[in-house]
Amino acid sequence: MYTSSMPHDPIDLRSDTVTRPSAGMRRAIAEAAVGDDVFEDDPTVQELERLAAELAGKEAALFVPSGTMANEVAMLTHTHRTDEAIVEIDSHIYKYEVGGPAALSGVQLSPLKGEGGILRADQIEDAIRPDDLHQPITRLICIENTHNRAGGVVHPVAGISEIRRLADDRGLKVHLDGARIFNAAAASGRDVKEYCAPCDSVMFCLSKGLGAPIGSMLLGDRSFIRLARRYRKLLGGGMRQAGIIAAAGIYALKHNVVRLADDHRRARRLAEALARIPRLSIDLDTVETNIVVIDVSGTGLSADQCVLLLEKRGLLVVTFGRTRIRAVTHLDIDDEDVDRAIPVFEQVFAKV
Ligand code: TLP
Repeated sequence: MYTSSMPHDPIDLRSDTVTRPSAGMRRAIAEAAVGDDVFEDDPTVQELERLAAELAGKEAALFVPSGTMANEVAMLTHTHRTDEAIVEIDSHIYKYEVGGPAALSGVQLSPLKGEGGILRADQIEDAIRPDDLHQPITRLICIENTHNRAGGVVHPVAGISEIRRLADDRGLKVHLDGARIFNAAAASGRDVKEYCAPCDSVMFCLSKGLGAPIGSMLLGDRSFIRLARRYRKLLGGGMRQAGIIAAAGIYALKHNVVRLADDHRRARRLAEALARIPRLSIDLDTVETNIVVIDVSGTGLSADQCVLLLEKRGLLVVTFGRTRIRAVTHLDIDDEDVDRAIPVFEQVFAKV
């Protein structure tokens, strides 16, 4: 955690969640019309839900405090206790949601290893349970796009469409953890709607590359969202004058989507420079969006040690396993920050 004892003005590449609201966003927050959203009469939340549904090409949307809550609400809404959901083994739902599907939905996860995070329809098919009273019922397939731990790679539309066909054949639902789905769209030049169309439900985050302080959207058809609203309430996510934060979300969707390409360009430049440092190893093929995963096993140091060495020089990254660290570009990182970051890596890793 960044607190003190560090140079002023650190270069913060820990996550795209660290952005602070811009002056324009803060103005939108200050001027937001509000109501009580549990009574469904906050006009700004309603405007955000309409806008998100329109952008994703879904019937309805629900404003939720976090991506984690949106995924867990989706799980609660799609499944019953004793069901099983198929996930990728490095996915956020499996790795970083505190075991939520087991604790909240009573659902067992079936984790499959994707190729670079990408699940194929045929491997999913192999994991679908037979109709046997001893076994859980496979109900849901979850995909993550972009895939965070795989380095922000894009799951191509064609592969998702194959998963959709399989789900239709076998009567399954598909949920998309699209925390960074706008990054996928920016990288491929496709419309976000194309990634969302094959999925029954979608969540995306406003608080990552889009630069809002709080909030995620859950999307689906009207009946899905009606039930999801109840589960959001169950989890304590019914918010009152939430227009205050929804205004930031609207601002983010209107102003901060097009610029994601800048984050991708900067991540690429950083990755190419770091790949030239002899003791670091980077799979440049995975650097499609704003995430750079750096393998530090060649340094002889643990990921924790590398993070500390960089931190001492005012550069913040996170560990991504024992031998990997992650750097993420975002709204508050400009070309100059990348110019400053590269020599810090060079100096730190030239010495070890
Ligand atoms: N990811 C965070 C950490 O939790 C790892 C980050 O810094 O990348 N899905 C995906 C793919 C995510 O990367 C995240 C957050 C979430 C869901 C959860 O979103 P929040 O943090 O809003 O609960």
